[in-house]
Formats: sequence, structure tokens, C-alpha cells
Amino acid sequence: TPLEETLLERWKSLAPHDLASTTDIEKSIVYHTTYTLCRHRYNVDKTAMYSATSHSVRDLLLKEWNTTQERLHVTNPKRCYYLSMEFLLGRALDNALYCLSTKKEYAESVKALGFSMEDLLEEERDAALGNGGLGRLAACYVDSSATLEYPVWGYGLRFKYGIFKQIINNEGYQDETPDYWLSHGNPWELRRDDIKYDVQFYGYVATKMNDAGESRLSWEGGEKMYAVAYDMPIPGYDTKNCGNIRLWESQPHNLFDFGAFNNGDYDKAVNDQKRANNLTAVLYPNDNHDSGKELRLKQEYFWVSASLQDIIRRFKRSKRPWKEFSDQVALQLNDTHPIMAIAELQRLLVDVEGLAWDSAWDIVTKTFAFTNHTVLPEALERWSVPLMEHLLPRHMQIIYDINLFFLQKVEKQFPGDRDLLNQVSIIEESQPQQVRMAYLAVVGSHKVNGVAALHSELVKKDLFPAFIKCFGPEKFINITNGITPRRWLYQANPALRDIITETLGSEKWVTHLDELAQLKKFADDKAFQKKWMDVKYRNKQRLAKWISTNMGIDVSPDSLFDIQVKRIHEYKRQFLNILGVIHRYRELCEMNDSERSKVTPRVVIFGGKAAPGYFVAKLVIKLINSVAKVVNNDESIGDLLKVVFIPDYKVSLAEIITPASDISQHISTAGTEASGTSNMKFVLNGGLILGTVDGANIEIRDEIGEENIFMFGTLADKVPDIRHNQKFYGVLLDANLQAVIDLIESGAFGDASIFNPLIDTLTYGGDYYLISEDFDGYLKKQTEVDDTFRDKTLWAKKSIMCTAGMGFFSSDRAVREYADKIWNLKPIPSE
Ligand code: B1N
Repeated sequence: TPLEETLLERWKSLAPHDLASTTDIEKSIVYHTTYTLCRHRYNVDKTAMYSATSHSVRDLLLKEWNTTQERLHVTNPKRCYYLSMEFLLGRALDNALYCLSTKKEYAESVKALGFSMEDLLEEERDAALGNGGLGRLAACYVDSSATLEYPVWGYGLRFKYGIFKQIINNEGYQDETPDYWLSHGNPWELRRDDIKYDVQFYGYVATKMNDAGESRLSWEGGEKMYAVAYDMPIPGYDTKNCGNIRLWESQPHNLFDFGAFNNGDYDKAVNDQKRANNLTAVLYPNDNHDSGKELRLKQEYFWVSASLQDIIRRFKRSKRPWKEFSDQVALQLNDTHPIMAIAELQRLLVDVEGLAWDSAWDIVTKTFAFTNHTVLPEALERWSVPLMEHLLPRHMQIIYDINLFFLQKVEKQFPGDRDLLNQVSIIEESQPQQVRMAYLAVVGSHKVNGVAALHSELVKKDLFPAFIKCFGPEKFINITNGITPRRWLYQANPALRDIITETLGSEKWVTHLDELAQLKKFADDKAFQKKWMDVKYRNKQRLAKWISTNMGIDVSPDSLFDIQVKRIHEYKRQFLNILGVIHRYRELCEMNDSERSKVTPRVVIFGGKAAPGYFVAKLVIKLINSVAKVVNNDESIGDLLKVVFIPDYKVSLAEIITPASDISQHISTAGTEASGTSNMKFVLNGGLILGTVDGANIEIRDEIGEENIFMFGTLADKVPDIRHNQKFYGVLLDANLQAVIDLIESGAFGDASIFNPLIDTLTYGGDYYLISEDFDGYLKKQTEVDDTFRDKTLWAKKSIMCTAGMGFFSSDRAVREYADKIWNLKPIPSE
């Protein structure tokens, strides 16, 4: 029951005030040290100080969170929910301080209390609830939604363990250890014990009579768990609006089986607890790969079921009729992982709310939209029908019915076209049958989008050609990915931020990234070029210092920094990169002193995790480290070539690495990298790209000009024929590549036999990722990079033109496109 008017006034007059002065901030930090952490002033270390400071900042965020919720409650607008299995947020404190524009004040207060803000920021553990680009994209989109004041919430899972921590052992192999990111508590989340739902698994389908005496199908029995909500406030920049990510944790329904306990069976007594604790314990560490495990399907359904219950509860408070559901709610499916939501909403509407099938289906298809992030077949989820029948029996029936009605419509439209029916059936007639989740998504959504122009074309041509026939092409659109300029320039690169602001005369670019185009007129200005390249140099020094401190390898910031950081995957071709490094090493070894004096010194930096079960990817890491060991210890080479594999690549490391690149590599086989987003981060920070004609590289080229990007390699439409020919005629390795392989096989980098499975991927059954095909073009571009880098003026100009051309790749632009073209969503201004 709400409080009476007079009481509300009293509450309002007592509401906590802003922390107006640095003394207020100091008091707040001391308060949290004492009462939140229960620490005495004689016992405050950096960790405690980080935590107290974060709690103090959190208070400010929660105030904005509450007023935002109040505003939304009163205006009751259409809202969008972004369903994503992954949110790769990274650290929160620095971002929150910038968003609240109070970093300076907090830094002073922290200093007055005897600490440095720099140190405290380093205390924070990354929130690493994601694998790679897909999860980081979700994080950028909630940042932009909050900043643009769109009523968007993220829904996901609260994993106890995020992506594993990567350790490179003494032999140069990747080891994995658990990422227990919550060990020191998490000031950035709020547990909501009052927001709790039942989620059901297994059981059977029964026929029941409802109050009106009609028979209805009902899902009965099985096992139940609770989903408990945790909220993470997402501050917007330069606004009082505050977004939210709601994450679900699994909890046991039956805390304790006393019957079993009394019979002496302690294990059985705690069984439910164990199962429930397992469910949201750990994020699956596969990027662009489907593991097909029952536990994963359980995670997916658990998250989707809890989220829909929460969304429906909120809708019901508005007392609107069901047919207005899609005027109030937009649901964005981030890849196939949440696709069970389509069957679940249909089930809730038909079985629980009693709507007719057709009315329910109309609501479902007006509400959902689907983003596809990959065309790699191994990444597209399929669930076996027997598994689905066992775990979610009613949903399986519903999917069969969705499919049946859909196929009936297709049959009516294209009578007798049996091929077409097979091509679009949600059920694949394999042994056992499989549910094609991407097909269910297409049938159950009103829009399907790819994440870059080329990718969206491939989605139509290669993934869903038959669906174009059924639905027409308008259902399939492109929304090119974007990144948030707040984290990826403003926060990660303060030196560049400051000269941009000084040059443009305002900070408008931070929320209107197109403003960067004004930098173009300074691209030839010698004084500006110097300033610009000084910043780059300082960022390279910062990274060199990190490498020296953490890895004991000394690299010179005068060298060309050449960086490839991303998940290790065959399609991303880190293998091509390291083979190129070996070629470079071979050439250096054969040069005399005078030839060597003309060489551009280079530091080749790698980083990225391999999925723990991805043998070939792990072997690539081993090869990189074996090559690094030989090259870095070859005194005759010195600074001309250094190879570094930075362990445990993550968001907080990306913030140091990205601003320090001269060149970054985005060299996937054409047609395989849907978009890429780190390519955008590097270019935004004035780094040039060496890349293939793939994903968003293409649009980056179009925006910054082809003279400012190094591109090479086979085009996407040529790839299938080359693969086909290789199957028949075999692969004749490029001569330089053969020499590199010979060097590996000679034992130059240690026992060669361990690398055989990797080398075999170039020849046995074809060179699927076209490494040999692209090798020569790659080497030639690398030479062009070396030559261009020696012309400092030209390089500075290109670097400036890179940043200046990146306005389009702001996630603000991307989120606006989603809001306009898919969600039909309007901002709700905070003031
Ligand atoms: O999504 C990013 C793109 O920029 C990348 O090109 C793309 O590779 C990435 C299953 C995925 N696609 N698919 C995944 C991740 C986890 C998983 O379990 C698939 N990740 C991408 C953002 O659009």
C-alpha cells in the first residue's frame, strides 16, 4: 500500500542530498568505510578504499536510478528489453565518475584521505560476463541507451564465474583458472530479494479444464527453481537518466529435504541446492561455437522465463488489454541464445492467460526482433528434439505447432513446393530431429538484422535464402555495430580526449561523434600532427611500461606497434599473423647490417583467449609463445622484432592496449567476421588497420577513405569457389609460406611435431581459411605498412583522418537505428 500524501512529502524532504562538496564526498567515503565495510580507520587498505569509494558513488547512481524509474512509472512509455546471455561490462567506477561528472572531486577527496584514484581504479575486478564482441556490444548498447535516455533494460544471467582467467604457463600453453569476480563483493549490483520467480523444468503436459469449462493444455510436475533479481545501474553520460541491467541468479526451491536428512541421506537432502547453485554458476566459454549441452539450454530457458515473467508483471500493472502488448514492449533477441522466449511467450499467452492461438501469435511476432551475429555453421544453435521434449515438453509441442501453421501458410502461398517446405522447416529431419533456433527466430520476429553491411547481405544470401521468398526482403535489415565513445575514447585515452576537446572547442563530440569530422581540417597542420603523434607516443609508453612491469619484456615505443587482440579462432587467422612474423624473422636473419639499418622496428602484440576445448586455437597460442621466445632472445635481432603475447586479455586491458596501436590486424577470411568491433576502437584512437575486405572493415574504409587503410585478400564472393577447387586439386602452398613451414619443421621453435595438427589445417582437406591463398597479399601489405610508417608526416595525417572519419561507428548511432527501425521507441527526457 502506497504512503499517504503528507507522508510522501515528509519522505521527500528527508531524501538524501547530493554530495555537493569534496568534504561531503570524504564524509560519505568514511561513512561507507565505517558502516558498510565495518573497517576502522587504522585498517583501511586500497581494496577497502576502492570499495568504500564505489559505495559512495553508487549512492549517487541509485538516486538517478530511482528518479528514472519514477519517471518511467509515471509516463509509462513503450519500453525495450535487450535479452543478452552476455554483458561484458568491464570496470564500473571510472565510467560512473565520468558519467556523474564528478571524477575530479572524487580524485581530490580520495587524495585528501591518503590514496590515489589511479590506484583505486586498478583495484576493481572486471565484470567479465561475456566472451567477446557479442557481450561487449551489449555493454556498449546499454551505455548508449542510457545516454540517449531510451527506456531500455538489459536482461541476463548473474554468473558467479565469468569468462575464465587465462594464464600462460612456462611451456607457453594456455591454462584456465576460474574467474571468481565476486570474491571481494560487488558494489555495483543490488540484490532484489523481493523480485523472485518460479522457473519450471521437465515434467509433462496435461489437459485441464479452466474456469470457463474449456479444456486447456497445462505443463505440470517436474522440478522448480527460483530466479532472484540483481540490478546493475547503468549511468548515462551528461544526463540524469540511469539505465539498468537485471541479472538472474538461480536459487533452490526446496532449501532442504528434511525427509531425506532424517533418513540419514545428507547428500540427497542438499541435492536441490546443489543443482540450483550450478545453474547460473558459470558462463559457457565458447565464442562463435555452440556446445549443445543440456545445462546451457537450462540456463537459456531459466533466464528467458524469469525475464518474461518480470516484463509481463510490469505490463499488467498498466491495466492495458493484451492486444496492446507490442505497443508497450519491444524484445530484442541478442543472437539465438534467448530464442526460447518466443515459445515461452506463446505458452504464457495461450496456456496461462487463455488467449486464442492466433491472437497470441500476433502479439509474439509484433514484439520480438532478432539480431544475428554470425554465419559460421558451428555457431548456430540447434537443440535435439528428444532433449527439448525432456526438459521443456510443452515448449516442444508449441514449436511443432508454430512450425505446422507456418508451413501450412507457405504451402498455401507456394502450392506443391516441397523443397521450399524442407528448406524453411524449423525442424531439421536429421537423426535425431533438431530444432533450428535461428529459423524459429526468423518465423517468430518482425525484423531480423545483421551487424554490418556485408554480413547482412550474407544473412540473406547464405543463411535464410528461402525465407526471403516467404516473407519478402523487407524483414531483413542491416544495423552496423557501434562502440561507445565514452569508454573507448573519453575514458581509455584521456590525452587524445583533451586535445580533441581543445581543438574542437567543446566536448560535444562525446555524445555527437560526427563532430570528429572537424579534425580533418587539421590533418595537414604540422603543429597539430606533432601534438597528435606525441599523444600516440605517450600511449605506447604506457603500454610498454605495462608489458615491462607485468611480463618482464622490454619493448621500445619508437617501434611500430602492431596489435591483434581478440578471441583466438581459426577464422580470425592469428595463425596467418604469426606465420607472417616467422617470415619477417627469416628475412631479418638473412640480412646484413646495412640492410637491417633500413628495417622498420616492430613490436607484434597478441592477446586473446581460446575456448578451453578448442585444441587448434590453443596450439596457435603455443606457437606464438614459442616464436616469441626465440625471437625475443635472439640478440642479433634486438629491437627490430619483438613478439609479445599479453595474457588474460579483457576489457580493462583493452583500455590500455587500444590507444597504443600504430597498426591493428583484422584479418579474418572474407565473409567470416560478421562485423568486428575492436577494429572500430583502434581506428577511433588513431590506429591504422591492416585488414581483409570483411565485416565492418569495409564500412570503415568507406568512411575514412581507402588511402587510410591497408587492405588485402580474397573477396568474400570468391571464397566458396576456391574452397571447392582445393577439395579437388589440393593446396599448393605459397612459396614463402612453404619456407616458413620448413623453418617450423626444422625445429627452430622447439619440438616441431607438436605443431603438426596446426600445419595440417593448411593442407589436409584444403586450407579452409585460405591462409596460403592470402599469404602473398598479406606480406606485400605488411611491407607497405613498414614503408609508410617511415614517413612520419604521412602517417600522422592518416592517423588523424582515421579518428576524424569514425563518427558513424558510435553505438549512439546504432541504438538510434534500432529504436527507429525496429523498436519504435522514443527517448524519455530526464529534464
Ligand atoms: O559478435 C560481434 C561481431 O562484431 C563479431 O564479428 C562476431 O563474431 C560476434 C555464440 C557468439 N558472433 N557470434 C558470437 C558468441 C557467443 C556464443 O556462445 C556466438 N559472437 C559473435 C558483435 O556483433
